Amino acid sequence: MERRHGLILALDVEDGERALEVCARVKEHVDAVKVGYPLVLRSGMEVVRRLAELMPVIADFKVADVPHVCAAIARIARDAGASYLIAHGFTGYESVKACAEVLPVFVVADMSHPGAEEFITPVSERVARRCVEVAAGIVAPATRPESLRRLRRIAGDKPVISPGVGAQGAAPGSAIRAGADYEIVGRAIYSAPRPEEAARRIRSLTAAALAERGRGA
Ligand code: BMP
Repeated sequence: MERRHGLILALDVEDGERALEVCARVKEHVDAVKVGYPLVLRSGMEVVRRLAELMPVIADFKVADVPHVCAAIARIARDAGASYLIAHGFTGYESVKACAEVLPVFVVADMSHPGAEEFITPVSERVARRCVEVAAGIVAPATRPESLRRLRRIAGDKPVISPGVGAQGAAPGSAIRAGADYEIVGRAIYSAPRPEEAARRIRSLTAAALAERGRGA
């Protein structure tokens, strides 16, 4: 996925036509679209194929299962046109590897919501270290910059994608400043009265943060 702005749209709307409309309106401001259960469980996998005609699709199925089921889910995502898959890392190396043999996988190491503190944050570094070898990249929370920085180091030169920007409280640009390569933004874009304006504004902040980093700031 070519990085132009450092911004990924999380398209958690449920209606397929609305999803396509939002995606078409924000297309020039985002590098990829992340699609998850709200959209595909309501509207079916065909929408993935149509979105993939507009831009790279990351299938966020947070795969967390035994390896042969992981592989089956990855094949379904791949056959629908997704370019990447998101899988949980806590299920272990073999499960992530089963996904990665089918599609490049971003591995969830830590999460952005307050409840992540209960179980996943304490093991996030172990999860990332164990899975990084087979991962295409790591998912790390914009709402926990310290965790994000640690996971960035573990990811090495692999991309870190970071949710939690906008509606969950992290400021646009902040995750990139903490070491992420892309910020993932959902409601702050698709719930805005004019999604293309919101995307343009957020993209100017992510792109500025990338440019600062490029200058060694
Ligand atoms: P929003 O910007 O509307 O808060 O959406 C965030 C998106 O990132 C959602 O699609 C959610 O599933 C995803 N996400 C997250 O919020 N935190 C994580 O730790 C991992 C995620 O994939």
